[in-house]
Amino acid sequence: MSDVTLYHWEPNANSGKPMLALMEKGVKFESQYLDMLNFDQHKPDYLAVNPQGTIPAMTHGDNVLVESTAIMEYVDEAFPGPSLMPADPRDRLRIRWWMKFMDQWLGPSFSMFGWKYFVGPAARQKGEAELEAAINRIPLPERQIAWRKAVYGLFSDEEMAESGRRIGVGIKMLEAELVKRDWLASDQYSLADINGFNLAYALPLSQPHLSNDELTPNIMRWLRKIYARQAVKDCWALGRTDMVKRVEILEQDYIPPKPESEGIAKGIGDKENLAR
Ligand SMILES: N[C@@H](CCC(=O)N[C@@H](CS)C(=O)NCC(=O)O)C(=O)O
Repeated sequence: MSDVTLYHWEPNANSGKPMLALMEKGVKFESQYLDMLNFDQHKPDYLAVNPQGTIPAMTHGDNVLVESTAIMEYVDEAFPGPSLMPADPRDRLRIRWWMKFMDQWLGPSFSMFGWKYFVGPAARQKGEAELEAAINRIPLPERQIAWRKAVYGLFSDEEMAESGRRIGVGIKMLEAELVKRDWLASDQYSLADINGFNLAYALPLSQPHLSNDELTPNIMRWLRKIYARQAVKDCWALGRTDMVKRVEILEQDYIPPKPESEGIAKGIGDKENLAR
C-alpha cells in the first residue's frame, strides 16, 4: 500500500509531468484519475485536496503538493531511484531555465491550441445549462475565463496568432538546443526532458509543417528516444482517451513535412478521438 496518491488527468501537459517522474523513479503510487472534461476537478472530494480545483495534485503521507514542476522536483528529491537532476550547478540552472520557459511562455501557447481545438469542442457535448453550472462552480476566476473562451470559441485571432508564433519560435529553440547534446538541458535524462516531452510529444502530428524529420531531426530523435523508455510506455498506458494515442506517431521511422492544414484538426480537434 503506497502513501503516495497522484490526482491526475491524461498523461499530457501538467498531469503527465509528475506521473512520468514517479514512474522514472519507480515510486509506487495510487492513481486517482480525474476526468477534466467532466469537471471532476471542481467536485467537492477533490476540492478538499486542492481547493484551487486544478490538476495535478499529489499527497505523500500528510503532505499535499500542487504545481506540476515543483511536484516533479519533490519526487526527485524525496524518493530513491535514478536521479532526474544532475549534480553540476550549470546543468541544474539550464534544466530550471528550460522548465520555466516551457511552463510560463511556451506551454500556455500549446495549451491555447489544445483548449480551442480539443477541450472546447469536447466540453460542448454537454448541454448549455449544464456547462454554465459547471463553469460557475470553478473556484479560480482565471480558470472560469479559460473555460468560457474554450467552450464558446472566444480565443481572439490575435491571441491565436501570438500562440502560433510562440510555438514556431519554441520549436526552433528546441531544435537548436538539441543539436548540442542528446538530452535537452544536460548530458543525462532529466526533469527538463520529462517536462519537454509532455509538451512536445505530439508536435509531428499537430505541427507537421514545423516539426518533422526534415526540418527538426534533432527534436524527432529526442522524442523517439524518450518514447522508447519503459516509464513512458507505462505512463502513457494510463491514458483513457484516444488523445494520448497521438504518441504513437513516434513509432514511425520517418515523418515527412506536411502542409499546415494536416495539423491541428488531425492531431487534437477530432471529436471522434474522444472515444473512451
Ligand atoms: N501551474 C499549474 C497549472 C495546473 C492547471 O492549470 N492544470 C490544468 C490542466 S493541464 C487544469 O487543471 N485545468 C482544469 C481547469 O482549469 O478546470 C501546474 O503546473 O500544476
